[in-house]
Amino acid sequence: MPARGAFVVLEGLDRCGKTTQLSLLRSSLSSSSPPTPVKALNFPDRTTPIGTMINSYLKTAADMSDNAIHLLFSSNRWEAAPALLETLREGTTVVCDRYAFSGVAFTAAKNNGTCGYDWCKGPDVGLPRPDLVLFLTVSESVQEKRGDYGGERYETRELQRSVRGVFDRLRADDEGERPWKVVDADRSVEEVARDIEEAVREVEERVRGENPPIAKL
Ligand code: Z5A
Repeated sequence: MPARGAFVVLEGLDRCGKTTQLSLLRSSLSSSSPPTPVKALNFPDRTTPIGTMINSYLKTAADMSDNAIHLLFSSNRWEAAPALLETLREGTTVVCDRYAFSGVAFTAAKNNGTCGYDWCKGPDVGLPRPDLVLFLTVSESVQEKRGDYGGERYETRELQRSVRGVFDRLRADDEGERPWKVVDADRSVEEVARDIEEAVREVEERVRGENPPIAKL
């Protein structure tokens, strides 16, 4: 049986460059010698029936209570979890754009009284836990200059500030439990990619060497 693959998550505020970096990372891992088997995922996965409802909500075509949309975002991860586990067990590394941390950060940031920080964490308990969370930080001024900012429901300065605060809390709470690496994403695409690749190769090597069981959130 091969050693399992590593599970790496890219998190961050809007326009920090996760999508750009995920694509570069996938190419560099799969074209290395020998190639690293790699699969890219992203959440929300807007291609499933649940993802379609999430997409309508984000595009403001549909409205929903904060609690209901939070549970849909989590369900969207749960529907992907069996395939994710199988992929890791087959020895393929999974790199993922957003995960449960975004789930907590964006809902808890709304401060609406019924979706507190602890409530937000509940639905994701038991999902596969990443071996590494890469947290891409981006300053407000840089974020707002990047393409298409402001087109979806959560792309307002006020909410993004609040999201920033919840991400900081998540990172502090998780320290020691699972490693988070903070990457300064205000820099050029190439500089950011270099740091990300180095961190991913390190965790990849460790996971392949130690073959630890897949932990749970
Ligand atoms: N959400 C939630 O509420 N609950 C959940 O459980 C989950 C998500 C999973 C949609 O997410 C929303 O869903 C998101 C959180 C919420 N809402 N907000 N806000 P999404 O992942 O589908 O979409 P997104 O978060 O809006 O994508 P993004 O963050 O805006 O983009 P990105 O992937 O981080 O960036 P990018 O597409 O790679 O780059 C953006 C632009 O900047 C593009 O023009 C690039 O060419 C440029 N770019 C990228 N990097 C650089 C550098 N280094 N320099 C210069 N320019 C750059």
